[in-house]
Amino acid sequence: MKIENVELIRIRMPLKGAFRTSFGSQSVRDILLVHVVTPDADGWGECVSGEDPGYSSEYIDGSQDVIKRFLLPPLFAAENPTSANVAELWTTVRGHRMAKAAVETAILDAELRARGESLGEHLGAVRDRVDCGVSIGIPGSIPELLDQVAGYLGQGYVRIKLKIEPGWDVEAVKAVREANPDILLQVDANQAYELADARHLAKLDPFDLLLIEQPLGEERVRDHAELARVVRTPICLDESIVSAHAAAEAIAIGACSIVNIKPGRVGGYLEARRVHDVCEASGVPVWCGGMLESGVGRAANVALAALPNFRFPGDTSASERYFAQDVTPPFVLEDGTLRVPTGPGIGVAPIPEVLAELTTSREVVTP
Ligand code: OSB
Ligand code: MG
Repeated sequence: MKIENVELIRIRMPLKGAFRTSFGSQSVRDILLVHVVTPDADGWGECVSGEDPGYSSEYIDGSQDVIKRFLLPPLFAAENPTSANVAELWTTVRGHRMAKAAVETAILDAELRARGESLGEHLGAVRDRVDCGVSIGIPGSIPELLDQVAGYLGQGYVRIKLKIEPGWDVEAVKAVREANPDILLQVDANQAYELADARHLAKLDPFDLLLIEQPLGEERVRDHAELARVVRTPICLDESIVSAHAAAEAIAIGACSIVNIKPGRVGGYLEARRVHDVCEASGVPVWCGGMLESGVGRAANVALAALPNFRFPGDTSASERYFAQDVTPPFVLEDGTLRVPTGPGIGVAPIPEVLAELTTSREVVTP
């Protein structure tokens, strides 16, 4: 499909509250939207890299630079760039998966809009709603944490995820579990521990957690397999799983028994589906992670989460959990679920007036 131009739009979206993790705290999202214009339809993608390289090595200014200098020129030069062949056009660009995912998604969205097919249909969705959890950053105190948990449970969220780090782990989990004996509960360490902390992490075992997410470093895959022999709580990998190949290897050595899928982290929705398929073939359940996306990224995540091997609630919370004003029509929680969009492509688009209000910069890249 011929690409006429690509707009790189940065929007500023204040978060309702600060979101603190072991790698930093954020209270405003600085989001890059990729808007692809073709003769047949427009397409939208959201880049999920953070403002700083705290979650992974990618960061938003770097992503925008890579998109402009290395990802778009081969697309403009290609006879017929499509979502199915962009990966081949980018074989000489190592890494930068979040940048690639954003552009590939925008192209895929344009293709699907042009032929009137929804992303859910295209990916193989088997549900029209997905179960939603909420990810809670590290707060100032246990009472504050208990308040937040109670608030989200009151809204209907069906699973709670607590961010943990050394010094904020067993006591926090114990308090939440004692106050809520029956809820689905899990934790995410974002690489904050070492294998030497295995005995300490095993102290989480009595609290019946669904999983512990990425306790050790991104490259410590074998250490996760060692850890899995010491702790009873299932190990789930997030940062380490950068591709379907990485998923297959991690599973083969027993480093994880559950996988968090984030399309940005693995380079797009097509690779995300391959991760899903590899895990399914190995009997490993997956769930959909989140990167505090706007409605653009959320729409596509919700479609992905409707695939059959997504067996746990996702970090796919409603717009209102993050923002006073989303850039698309808001995603609203209904009985603990979000509805999978059914319109063509990702099924939503930025509301022009809201987009204009939130925009901090706009760059049009042409052939
Ligand atoms: O590790 O899952 C993570 C947010 C930003 C970066 C990394 C992570 C997260 C979350 C939030 O946990 C999930 C959400 O979007 O609600
Ligand atoms: Mg995580």
